[in-house]
Amino acid sequence: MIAKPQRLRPLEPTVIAVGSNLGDRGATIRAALDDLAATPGVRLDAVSPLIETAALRVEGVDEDAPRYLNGVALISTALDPHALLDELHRIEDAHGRVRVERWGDRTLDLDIVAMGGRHLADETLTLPHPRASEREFVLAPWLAVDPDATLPGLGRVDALLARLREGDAS
Ligand code: A4P
Ligand code: MG
Repeated sequence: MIAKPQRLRPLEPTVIAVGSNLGDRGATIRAALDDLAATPGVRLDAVSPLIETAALRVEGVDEDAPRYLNGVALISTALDPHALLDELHRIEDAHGRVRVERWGDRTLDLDIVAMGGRHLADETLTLPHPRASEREFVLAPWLAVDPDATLPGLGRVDALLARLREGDAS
């Protein structure tokens, strides 16, 4: 019998935000990106420079908390959004992520910022990431690897970042 040809899902350009503020932050992020690149259905296209940022807590910026390294990875993936989220959680867990408090300290955080032009909101996943447009530590590294980046529904990342910085200055 001749096997039916498999219909391959097209690769979808996807933006992943990476953060760490506990342990050897740079080593953890590098290892996590290696894990991401080795995940079936994922191709790693680009990695931004990492920037150091003050921890943002639910109550506001905490200058006394361990500082973050933040960056962005551009991938192309054949996985559907929830399958990709499962893989990100698997990688977070493999690098000692524990979930104690919201926006608490963490060895590794991997968030999906945007997946193509998708808009999605259910109990486990919101796309684009609902807080990405408010976060310089997401927008600045993203812009560094993609000067023409746009956040679906919200516009160009360079304009969003400029607006955010104007707001900070006023
Ligand atoms: N979830 C929903 N949408 C998404 C998405 N697009 N990507 C759900 C990833 N996850 C998404 O996340 C909680 C749940 O969000 C997940 O189980 C998933 O089903 P979490 O990683 O367990 O917890 P969290 O990160 O504390 O929650 P949250 O609200 O997603 O945090 P944020 O908004 O991502 O903020 N300060 C600095 N300087 N740098 C940082 O990177 N990050 C945070 C986390 C806070 N402060 C920070 C930083
Ligand atoms: Mg997260």
